Amino acid sequence: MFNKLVIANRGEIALRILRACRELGISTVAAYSQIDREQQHVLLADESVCIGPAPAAASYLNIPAIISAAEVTDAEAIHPGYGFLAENADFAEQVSSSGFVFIGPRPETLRLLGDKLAAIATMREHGLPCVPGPGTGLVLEDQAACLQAAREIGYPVMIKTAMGGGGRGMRIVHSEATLLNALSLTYLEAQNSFGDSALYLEKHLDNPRHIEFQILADTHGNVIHLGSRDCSVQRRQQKILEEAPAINIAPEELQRWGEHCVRVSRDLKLVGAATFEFLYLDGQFHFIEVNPRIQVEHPVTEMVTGVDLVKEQLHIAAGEPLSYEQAQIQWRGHAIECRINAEHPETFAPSPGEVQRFHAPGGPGIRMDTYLYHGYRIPPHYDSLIGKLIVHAEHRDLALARLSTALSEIVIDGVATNLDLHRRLVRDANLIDGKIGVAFLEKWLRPG
Ligand code: MV4
Repeated sequence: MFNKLVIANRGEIALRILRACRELGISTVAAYSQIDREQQHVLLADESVCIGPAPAAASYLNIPAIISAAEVTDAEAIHPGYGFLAENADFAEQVSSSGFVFIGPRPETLRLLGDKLAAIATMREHGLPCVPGPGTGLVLEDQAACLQAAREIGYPVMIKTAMGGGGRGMRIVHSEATLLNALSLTYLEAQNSFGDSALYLEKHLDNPRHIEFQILADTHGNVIHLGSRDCSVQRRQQKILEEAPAINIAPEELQRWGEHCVRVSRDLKLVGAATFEFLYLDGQFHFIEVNPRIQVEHPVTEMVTGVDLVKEQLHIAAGEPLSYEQAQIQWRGHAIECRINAEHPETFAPSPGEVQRFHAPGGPGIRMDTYLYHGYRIPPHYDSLIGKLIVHAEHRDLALARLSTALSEIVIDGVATNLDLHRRLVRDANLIDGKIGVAFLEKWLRPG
């Protein structure tokens, strides 16, 4: 195992990585931005290195500064967490060519999966069903071919950007009259926001569920899955509530899809933690993308399997075999995670500021992953996620009851949060019955 590791991230995931390192006896280096020196993981880390000013482009995305932090502290590995550089193939490559271990997949894997169109083509070859569509890029100059492709799919169609991912730059088109205009707009947006304008078309699925499978793969060819999560409750591509396992789908079926993802991962020689995302509608699974990183919602899987996913990432990166074989993975009960954001409850605008009072909930089956403490100042430069409340219980009903109790205990004063939204959500009859899809939250918010 490594002696020393650089944490190249911030917030709750940085603290989560620090805790995993402590358990494994790994010394930690917090690579932090100027505004983040008071963060809990920076205060707790064995060493810390300031990597630049608050704006992420100057610090958490600053590749030379992060690699220098590893050099000056004589660390052996760099954990990118999620977001920032976690899926950046160039970063992964530079980390290894500088003599450090990147906690994540091989750069080739990041390159392949970063191109959603290439990923879909690969998954099709490996027998995963995708959303109906040609699965090839569009040539915008050939307007007749674009119109023909959409006609063959049948409206409504969805325009997606190959390099966007995570829903960035998507557009629904309801009829032929607006297709070409929508294509031009999406093309320009993609060119401006990620410098790549490759587009493709899919059938638009009406309010599917978002179901994903957690995979772990080591460098010895061992690959296991840790079951499903349902992340349908979201707004504007921001997940709000996630649970494991996915409900109202036969466990044997979930098991089969998990095994399918394992086979594909083995074929692709995937290494590390990865999530296979699917849209689920009318009993059908449609592959959409693979996220080759630890995800925000990983704790719900940890709660139902008892596996520490971040520790497994570290074992894998150190060249050690996974701690578990597939047959040793057992699922117990149900887990739900609420993402707690510092944001205005009506406008959803970020609400930075000083935390005046903070009380965490407790009791059996309650876990709170947060870096908040009394007096901490939430800076305005980063996303608004300030913590995650995770509950685990024998059954979903009990998990919801525990969630409700825990939510009633939490106090966060000084900044606006979405806690009241969560308190109302857990009482919603449709959510309780699992009658949810990716459009659920936006619809739910509109009347209220
Ligand atoms: C879709 C879709 C409906 N039809 N594709 C959004 C995130 C990106 N990973 C894929 N996304 C979607 N793709 C087709 N053909 C609906 C969504 C979608 C969504 C997916 C997962 C989780 C939340 C979502 C919220 C809105 C739309």
